[in-house]
Amino acid sequence: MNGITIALSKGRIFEETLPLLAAAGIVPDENPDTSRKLIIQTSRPDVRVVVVRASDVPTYVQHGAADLGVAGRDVLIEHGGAGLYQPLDLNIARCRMMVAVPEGFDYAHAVRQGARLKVATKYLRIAREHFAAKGVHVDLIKLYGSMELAPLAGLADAIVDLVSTGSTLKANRLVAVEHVLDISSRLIVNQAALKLKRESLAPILDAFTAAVRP
Ligand code: PRT
Ligand code: MG
Repeated sequence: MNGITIALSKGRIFEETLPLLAAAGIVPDENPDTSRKLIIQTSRPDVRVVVVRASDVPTYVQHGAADLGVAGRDVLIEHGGAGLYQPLDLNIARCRMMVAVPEGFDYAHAVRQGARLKVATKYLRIAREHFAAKGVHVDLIKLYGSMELAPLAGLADAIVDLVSTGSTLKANRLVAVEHVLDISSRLIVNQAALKLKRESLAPILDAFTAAVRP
């Protein structure tokens, strides 16, 4: 493919990437939140957007099915980053990775006692490294969504999940007890494309760099 393909997920990443794309003179013809199209043309005939699941963005870029993509630090850590160049923190879709437990659960006590904690999460690698670094023994339970339910239903003692406003935790009577990581989204580039398409990619990278807000 001669043009440039950009992999984005719909929702917050698409929305928050729009101003950066605009800075590079790229305006998508449609919004994936209202359109069912998975390939979206743009104001530039040489640039198209493919709409994929957030956790699939690194895979498309790694294999060169997309030249560029935007993915959360959470997604990139879980993916591992093979084949990806990560030149730029876009400082968008910001949130925090947290450990949360039901209101009233004495987390500090459980950890002090050396109890084996059951932790449900979508983010196995991040959770494993976090608890290993603290020397806390955990049994990790992999989930694909709705982590908040796990402690309420008796599946786990704690969860590791993303928090932005905190309203999801609050609505489910959970409290954040530990900060794991600050999260934002990054521009990712296929390593081969960066060499082979340098002339067309460089101006986009420069425009993104200039448009990133601190
Ligand atoms: O939904 P899908 O399974 O396709 O993928 P996804 O959930 O990973 O995609 P999406 O679009 O929801 O998230 C894309 C990226 O946005 C993530 O990889 C994060 O880097 C980033 N991001 C920023 C967030 C949030 N903020 C966020 N609040 N991702 C998810 N959430 C969820 C969180 O998991 C929890 O369920 O929102 C809920 C908490 O929000 P508050 O505001 O109630 O605290
Ligand atoms: Mg989601």
